[in-house]
Amino acid sequence: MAKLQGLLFGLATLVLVVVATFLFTKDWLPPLKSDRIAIDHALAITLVVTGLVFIVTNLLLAWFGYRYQDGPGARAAYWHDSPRLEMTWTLVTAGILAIFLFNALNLWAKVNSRPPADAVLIEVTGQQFAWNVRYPGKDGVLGRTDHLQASQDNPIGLVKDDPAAKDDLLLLNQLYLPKDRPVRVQVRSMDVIHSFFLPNFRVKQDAMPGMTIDIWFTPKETGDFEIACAEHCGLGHYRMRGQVHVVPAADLDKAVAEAAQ
Ligand SMILES: [Cu+2]
Repeated sequence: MAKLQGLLFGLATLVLVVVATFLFTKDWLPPLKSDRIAIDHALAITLVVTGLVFIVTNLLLAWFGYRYQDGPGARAAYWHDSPRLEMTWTLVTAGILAIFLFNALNLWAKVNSRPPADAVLIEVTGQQFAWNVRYPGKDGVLGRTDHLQASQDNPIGLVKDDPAAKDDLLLLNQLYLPKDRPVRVQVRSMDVIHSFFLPNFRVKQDAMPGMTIDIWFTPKETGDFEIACAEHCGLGHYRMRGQVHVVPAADLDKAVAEAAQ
């Protein structure tokens, strides 16, 4: 009976791993629509390496359970630490993690690099429970805002006397992006911490009250996608959703102007 247990454990591990790998990797990430493919690569490599370690560890556990089980005449062996073995697995693990770390730092530096000068400027301001999207209009300059002037009709506190604010275009929960052009999004918050999350674009940036955080990326395909809030920001967090519409770059101004009416 005990031999059977070891075998069953090994078998269960294999079946679980195969089923879980299939379910987990089938559509574990929504289709990529931006230039941030390096993030997908980093996730895939991490999954493969940690997955292999997981499988090998479980199979070894099953094997030991099977091979060294209790039975007539079986005697337990007692032995103490093995410095060489412990040193080996510690250093090998540390080495692998260090490679991951340097890759991740490199990737992070790229993701957070300065936006290109020709990037399309957009401001996104989180608010309980909506995303306020603002385009600078013809002058290319976002008008000033003042949180003390914020109201029901003026959710981000746009300073209406500022000449640069006159042609600013405001949208609610609708974000229009140009295909194949870098976009620079200034992420802000009016109240609590939100997180500006575009799953298809591998973009996730916390929106911090009192800060303006610059992010940039390049949309690669036209279509409609989701904006979510990835920070539990209050009772209405679940309905803090919006849509991204990626349009041909030449149509962007027209699409924004139409949506703003
Ligand atoms: Cu939120």
